[in-house]
Formats: sequence, C-alpha cells, structure tokens
Amino acid sequence: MSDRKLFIDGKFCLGSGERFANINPATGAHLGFVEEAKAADVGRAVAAAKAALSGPWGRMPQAERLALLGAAAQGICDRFDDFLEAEVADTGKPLSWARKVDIPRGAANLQLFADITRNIANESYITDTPDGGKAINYAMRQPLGVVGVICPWNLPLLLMTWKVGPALAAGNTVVVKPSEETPSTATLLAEVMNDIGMPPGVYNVVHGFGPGSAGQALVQHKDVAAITFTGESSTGIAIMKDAAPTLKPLSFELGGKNPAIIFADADFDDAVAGTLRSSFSNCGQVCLCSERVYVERPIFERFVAAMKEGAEKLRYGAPMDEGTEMGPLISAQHRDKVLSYYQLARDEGANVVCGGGVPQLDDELSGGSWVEPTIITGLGDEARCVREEIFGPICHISPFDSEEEVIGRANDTEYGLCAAVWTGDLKRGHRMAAALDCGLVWLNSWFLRDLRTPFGGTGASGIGREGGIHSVNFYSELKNVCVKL
Ligand code: NAD
Ligand code: 6OD
Repeated sequence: MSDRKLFIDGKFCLGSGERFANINPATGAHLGFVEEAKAADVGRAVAAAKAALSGPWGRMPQAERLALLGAAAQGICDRFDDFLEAEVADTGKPLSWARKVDIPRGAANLQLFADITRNIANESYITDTPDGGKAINYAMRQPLGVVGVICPWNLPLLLMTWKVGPALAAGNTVVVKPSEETPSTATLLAEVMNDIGMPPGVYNVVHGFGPGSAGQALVQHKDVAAITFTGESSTGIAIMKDAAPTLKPLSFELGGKNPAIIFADADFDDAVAGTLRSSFSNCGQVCLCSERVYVERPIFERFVAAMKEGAEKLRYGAPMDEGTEMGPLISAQHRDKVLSYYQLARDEGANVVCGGGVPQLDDELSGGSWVEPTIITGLGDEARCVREEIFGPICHISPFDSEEEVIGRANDTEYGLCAAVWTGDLKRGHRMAAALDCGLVWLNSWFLRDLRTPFGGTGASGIGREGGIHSVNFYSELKNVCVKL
C-alpha cells in the first residue's frame, strides 16, 4: 500500500483533510489513499511556484536549468522499475506496453525538450530606419510564469512530462494536477526532483478531482499564467469557461473519433496488424485510437475476418505478466460507460463480429474492469456508436467505394485529432493527407512519433499545437527588442 501525498515547495504534505482511494483496475484492489487538494492547497502550491520564479530557478543560467531537466530524465531511468510498477498498478496496462511506451517516453520528454530549447534560434531583423540608418530587432523568450498542467489517466507519466518538459525548459514553474485515477508517477517524479536538487517550488503536485476540487481551483487561480490540459472535450469547455475571467492562454489536447482508412491496394497484413494496434492498444484508451474503420469494398469481408481473428487472439492477463497484451479499462465507472456503448451498438442494430461483453478471468482478476475487444459492423454513419468517442477497445468497420466518398465520411465528425491511411499508392496517400480534416495523419503506420513535430487536433479535438518549436512557443512569452543602431 502506498499513500500519495501532495508535493508543494519541495515537501510532501497533507491536503484538505479529505482523501480518496487509489484502485488497481486490473483487480479492484485498494492500492492506497491519495490526499485531495482543495482551493487552499492549490493556493499554497501556486504561491510556492510563483516564489520559485524569482528564486534560484529564476536566476539559473539556461544551461544549468536544462541540465537539471536532463538529470530528471536520468532519474526516471535510474528508477525505471519503480515508475513501471507504479504506472502498471494505477492503470492496469500491460507491463510490455508501459515498458516500451509510457516510461521511456516519460524520460525522453524531459531530455528532448531540454535539447530542443537549447537549440532554438530566435528571430532577428535588420531594419532600415527613416533617417537612413539601421535598427536591429531581436526576439527574446521569457517564461510565462506558473503553468497549470492538468492530465488524464491513459498515459499518465508520458502525457504529464510531455507538458512539464517544455514548460520547465522555458523557465516556468509548474503545478501538476494528475488524474485522480493515476496519482502515482507524478508523485514519484517529485521524489526524483528532490533527489536531483531541483529548487523547491519548481515542480509541485496537487492531487484531486476537477469541479470543486484541485483541477478547477488551479484553472481559476489568478496567479496561474497558463493552463495546458489533456482530457475530454467536455472538460475542455468547462476549463475554458473557468479560465475566461483570468484571461490565460490555454493549450488543449482533447478527444477524438479517429478514422482508419484501408484501401484495397494496401499491404493487407500490415494494414490488419496496424489497425489491430490502433483500435486495441492500451485497451482502446489512447486518444489516437481508431474507432471508425473504413475498408475499400473488395477487401472488406476478408479484412473484417482478419481483424476478428487478431482481436480474438489478444491475450488478457495479469498486467505484470510478460505475455499479457490486453489490460482492463481504467475504472469500474469507465467500464460501465464502455459496456453501455456495447449495448447501444446492439440497440442501434450493429452486427457484433466479436467481443461485446466481459471476459471470464480467474479469481484475482475477477474484480477488475475488464471488457472484450469488440468489432462491430453494419451501422449507418449517423449511429451514436459511429459518432461519439467511446474510449474503449471497440471499432466499427464499414465498406467504402471511392476516395471521395471515404474522405467525406471520415471528415463528417466534430472531432479532428488524427487519421491512419493504409495504401500502396503514395500519390493517393498524399492526396488523402491533404484532404483529411485533422491535426495528424499517419500513412501506413500509427502512433509513430517524432517529438519535434506539431501535435494536436482540429475542432473538438483541441486548440493549439505542442511538440518541438510549438511547445517552446506555447510555454514562452516572445518579446521583441528594437535597437536603433
Ligand atoms: P477528463 O477530461 O475526464 O479528465 C482529465 C483531467 O481533467 C483530470 O485530471 C481531471 O481531474 C481534470 N478535470 C476534470 N474536470 C475538470 C474541471 N472542470 N476543471 C479542471 N480540471 C478538470 O479526461 P480523462 O477521462 O482523464 O481522459 C480521457 C480523455 O482524454 C479522452 O477524451 C481522450 O480522448 C482525451 N485525451 C486526449 C489526448 C490528446 O492528446 N488529444 C490525449 C489523451 C487523452
Ligand atoms: O505522443 C504524444 O506526445 C502524445 N501527446 C500522445 C497522446 C496520446 C493520447 O492518448
């Protein structure tokens, strides 16, 4: 049992006096209690973060600051197994996925944004002046101040450091609000921060919920200069309203209802393997997952059969077992939501190709939030299961007859996060990439990441871009200096 405390001004501490349980979703077991922060605790964290801006952190040369971030990345690597175990216990995700994706990316995000920031060049212009002389204009970057980082539960360390890395590299201080479902790795990172000598107040963690709790208090705080948020689109709307009176910049990475499009000329086996991954990885709980799969009619039946075969082979099991490929959903509450969509699919007239229920698992796992990977066909484009984000291991597969038709159907959504296109015709691939209305297109691949590239969505999938220079831009204030020569 590990209880998770708040981390404010370099110290672990108690919060409002209320606490909540941390549950292992693979078993339903109680992992420990988590201290809840309310407005007063968030106020203490923000005050510490604000004070740190004018302390040693604020005065630190950039090279030293970026070296500290590198040390934090190394600190995660040095305690790799602790982070791995904590992430797997909080989420139930398979060890193999967390070892390959969550924890290495958690470290890489810190190191990489230190490297990117070190190598940024700023604009400068030589300007002709009315008196026939010259002036030089140059831009400088300054930190925004205290940045509020509000995170989801699906890739806890990865998505938190994806924002903390560039925010700290730019010289800000942060108050992190991890998801109430996954409090552990943000807390472990606090231990690392102390171990590497990060000045107190630079990295703070407040646990709790959204409305009436730590999340809302952070958004509403007048001394929080910016909010960077990953989560549901409806939460983004609530945050935008709460942030409005204090006029702060917002970066939003929100939900999706992403299409995967498979043309008959695609490498069939690659497209099946890629779509199995894009539909069922992390139990369908990646914002980039494909919940709408469109397959060109000549290969439709064969593709559905191959997907069914692949889905039925996915191995459930204890998350810490090496062979486990499918974990549970994050919570019993989320399982109820996903199962309600499985039922809705039937009510809407879907053909359930495979799955659609709860797997039978042995004693220890029987209390977990498990569901079967599910493939459905036969729904019209207006069905709720085809339009609403479910965020579970379910995809609807439907046939299409032309490029024009599939572009129209893929774009017929309020979301616009990503798309995966599988084709052997590169010209068509580029045409599709240009025509799809979303922030990210993968051609013959999925979730292949280069952290220098722009990441984000259109429409209800987000506001702004992070990654590479885009993160540097969001987390810093650009100031122009004009010098008459
Ligand atoms: P969520 O919106 O329920 O919660 C995210 C975080 O916001 C949590 O820390 C929560 O406590 C906090 N929160 C909730 N209400 C709040 C409020 N009113 N004010 C301030 N904070 C509040 O999302 P989730 O269920 O944790 O994550 C799943 C969702 O996240 C899915 O919709 C998924 O698509 C999306 N997501 C998007 C991306 C992306 O990059 N676009 C990445 C991961 C997840
Ligand atoms: O890879 C990333 O940087 C990123 N932000 C992934 C988001 C995944 C959503 O669940």
